[in-house]
Amino acid sequence: MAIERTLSIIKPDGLEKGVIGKIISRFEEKGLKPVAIRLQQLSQKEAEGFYAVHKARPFFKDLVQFMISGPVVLMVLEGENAVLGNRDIMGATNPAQAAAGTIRKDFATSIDKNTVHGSDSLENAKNEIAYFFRETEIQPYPYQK
Ligand code: IDP
Ligand code: MG
Repeated sequence: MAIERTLSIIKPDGLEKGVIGKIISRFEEKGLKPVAIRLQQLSQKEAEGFYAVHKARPFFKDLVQFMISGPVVLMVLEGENAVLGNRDIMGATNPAQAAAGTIRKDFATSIDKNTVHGSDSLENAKNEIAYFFRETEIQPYPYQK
């Protein structure tokens, strides 16, 4: 396996519930290190651009409205197998179907308010990271395994 980077977002419901620290702990416990972190209120344009791939889906408008309903935490996670590893830690899109011990099982309330975003492929991770972060904002740790 290789060291990868992936984009993680703690969505507005995660901030409303006050579980930023608990969520970041889960990544750290599994060897995914946050190498960039920023709290941000997304504009409608930013949210629409980020989720452009879902533009034609019936839930697109609600998804964008939810993502701009409050600030989010944008993070780059770095570690072995980070892209799929993060997806495992997150759990299924619908929290009702998420496995025990996953973030979505433990913190999310519905498929709309599912607490976290994570890139779903290495290629998408590269594009999503570049959408929110300049390379100079990313700080790799000197003690990455
Ligand atoms: P993912 O976040 O697990 O990668 P995607 O299929 O990429 O799931 O969908 C992006 C986001 O859109 C989901 O996290 C969820 O918030 C929302 N979403 C996906 N499917 C539905 C749906 O059927 N109803 C409402 N919202 C949905
Ligand atoms: Mg997705």
